[in-house]
Amino acid sequence: MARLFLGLDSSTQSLSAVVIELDTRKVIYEKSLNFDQALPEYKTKNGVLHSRDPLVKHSSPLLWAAALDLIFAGMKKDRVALGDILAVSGSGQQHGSVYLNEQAPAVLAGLNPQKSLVENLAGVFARKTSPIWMDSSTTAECAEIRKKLGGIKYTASRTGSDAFERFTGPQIRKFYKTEPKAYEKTAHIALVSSFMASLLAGKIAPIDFGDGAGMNLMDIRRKVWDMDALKATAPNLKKKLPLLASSGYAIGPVSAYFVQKYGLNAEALATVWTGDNPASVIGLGLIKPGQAAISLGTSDTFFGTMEKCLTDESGEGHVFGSPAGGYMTLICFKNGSLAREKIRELYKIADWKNFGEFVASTKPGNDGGILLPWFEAEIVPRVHQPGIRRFDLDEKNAAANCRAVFEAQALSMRLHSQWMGVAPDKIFATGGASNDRALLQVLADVMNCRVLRIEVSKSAALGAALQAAYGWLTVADKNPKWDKLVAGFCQPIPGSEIRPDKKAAKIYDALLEKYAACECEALDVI
Ligand code: XUL
Repeated sequence: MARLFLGLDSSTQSLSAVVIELDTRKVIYEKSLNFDQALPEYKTKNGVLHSRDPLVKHSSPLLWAAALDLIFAGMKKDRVALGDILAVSGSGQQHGSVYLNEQAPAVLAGLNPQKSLVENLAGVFARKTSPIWMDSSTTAECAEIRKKLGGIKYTASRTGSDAFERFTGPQIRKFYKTEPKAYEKTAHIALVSSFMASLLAGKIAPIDFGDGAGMNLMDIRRKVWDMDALKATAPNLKKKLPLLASSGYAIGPVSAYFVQKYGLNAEALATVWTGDNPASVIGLGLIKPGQAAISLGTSDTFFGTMEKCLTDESGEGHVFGSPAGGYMTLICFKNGSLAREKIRELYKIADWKNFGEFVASTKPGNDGGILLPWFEAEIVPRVHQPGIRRFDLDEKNAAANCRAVFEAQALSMRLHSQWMGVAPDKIFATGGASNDRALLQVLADVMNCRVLRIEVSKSAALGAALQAAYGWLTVADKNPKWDKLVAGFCQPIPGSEIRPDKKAAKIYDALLEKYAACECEALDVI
């Protein structure tokens, strides 16, 4: 029998499945189900429910449950050998929360395969909708929690991050303040990840140290609920939270619902899920401390692994538990592709190939020209009032502006990742813009290290499948090693390595100071 493992990723816009065969190190199945298209009756746009308040972003936990039924039905139809799957794990969009009433444990334990998950779950919610990571309506609650915990530096060193609007603690506090009765009726609070794991396991699942760190509620060093943070957030919170556990920890056999309905093996293990970013760390093979990756997507994220827990005193970056043990760091820059696209539109540049040619036609350092690309309010550095700023840069020079936008993004990554104390010798680049060699050359020169492209379209789901394998091997007493487990699954694209140019790297060492001064000047006035 082939040793198969299933990883699911419940993200903002879709649910993805990846099945791996451990012995051949192959991904044997991948599929994604887009929420808006597959389940239009939930009326989401890009996975988000409509709200009159632009700061409020919610989704529906029933939509995620319906998607789980659909993806299993799809696997059965596609003749995936579901009976050969030894363990299932997963990852979820981080920070989002699900509110269950006291009937939930009994309903989960007795899921009826004659009905759909949605029908089964009809009476278990204490709150119909779930706030998700895009929500930024909790500025007041963040300030209250931060104040009670002793300020930015202390909140970050205690929980791994300063209080952020999208983090679960501030969201729970807002729920408690605005709907105290519904809060009181809430018996269990789950994250997206632990809610989905609960459906698979047929019982309330633990929250892992990776996703748990995105709540402002977990003591990041001791990996237990932080009683002061809980008290600062809402009353009686400890009772409503599940246990904390390592990612991939075996909860027990999968619920009979999935065995009877879809043919999963009755002995297959349901394991603890994690967040999509911690799962991507595994999916990209970033196991050793000091390894780092840059994902150039709608927003740009810089993340890597860290042995010791170092937190960011300025409160911009995050520290989460890594599923491979130790920690991971993450910095999220909102103006990623979004800003590059805006510059492309502004200068009417036909396509990304042209954009790359413009960048390549200009000199490293841009003769000192700097562009701060804050088209949208920025997370890092914190910019509440959007606006772009140019310093010694000719607005009419299209090529110089193309170089400037990416130089600023790379310089910002270098500047704002210094607190991590990680000096990577190579960085993996992934995401849409990573196939542009001119951009990757700028990145290699600014960071003064090798950059290699890695194309793992479903890195979170792959990481989740590997996490399932790790959980199963642990139970089977095989003493698994993460570096061996990921080997062969995540390889950089052959020939994609870009080496830093020594001369250009020196120019950027000097430009970094000017860039930092420009940021300070702009932040004072914006
Ligand atoms: C990380 C974050 C996002 C979500 C996306 O802090 O908010 O990357 O995890 O799903």
